[in-house]
Amino acid sequence: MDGEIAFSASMMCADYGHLENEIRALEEAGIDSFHIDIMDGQFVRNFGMGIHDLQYIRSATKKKVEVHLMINHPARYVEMFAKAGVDMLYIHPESQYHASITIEEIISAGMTPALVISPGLMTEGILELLYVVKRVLVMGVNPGNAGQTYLPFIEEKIRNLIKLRDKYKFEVYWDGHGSPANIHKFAPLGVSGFVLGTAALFGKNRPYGEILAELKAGLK
Ligand code: S6P
Ligand code: MG
Repeated sequence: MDGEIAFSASMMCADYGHLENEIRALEEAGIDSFHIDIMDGQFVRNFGMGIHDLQYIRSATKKKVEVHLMINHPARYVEMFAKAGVDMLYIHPESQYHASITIEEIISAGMTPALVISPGLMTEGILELLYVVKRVLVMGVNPGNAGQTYLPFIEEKIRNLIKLRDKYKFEVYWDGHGSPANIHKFAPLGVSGFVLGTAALFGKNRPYGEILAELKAGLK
């Protein structure tokens, strides 16, 4: 492992009835950032969080806010997310005809660009884009829902990407079924951050601080 592993909270899994409490509790527990999943019912068969959820969470924390766009043609909305104070904007490369242009627009708008690799996407098709993004988020499940079963065939994709990190200079993160077992297996291989949803963090009836401490202890 190259350094401390980062953890981001997948806010679509949070308790919406007590969103402010959730944010405070996650901050106190030592979460590194907040992950907002935005979906359009087209690119994926679900509607995730919306711009108002994002605006509220942005206003309620000084921690980094990252947005995972699961929408067609994300280029249309780059300015909107920059204005909302997003730190990092993730796009799926296949959601835009010219992902390279969109990445440049994300940089010009003052955000950090990142790519998401779905289980079915061939990494070979996006190799050159690795020169211009800071982070690649590999999905352990198909995009669209929390609480899904892990797809073990993505292990080969992760291992291949990790081999490319030195050449292209990017970090590998994980999203979807970031379970304690997956975290403890893949962090030592070179995955430097995990988005946490129902598999590790939410709905456990345990303090978030206890859960994060346990995850970190297992990585020592
Ligand atoms: C899925 C989304 C993710 C999930 C999160 C759920 O489309 O991008 O961010 O919300 O990963 O985690 P879990 O542990 O419930 O699979
Ligand atoms: Mg996500």
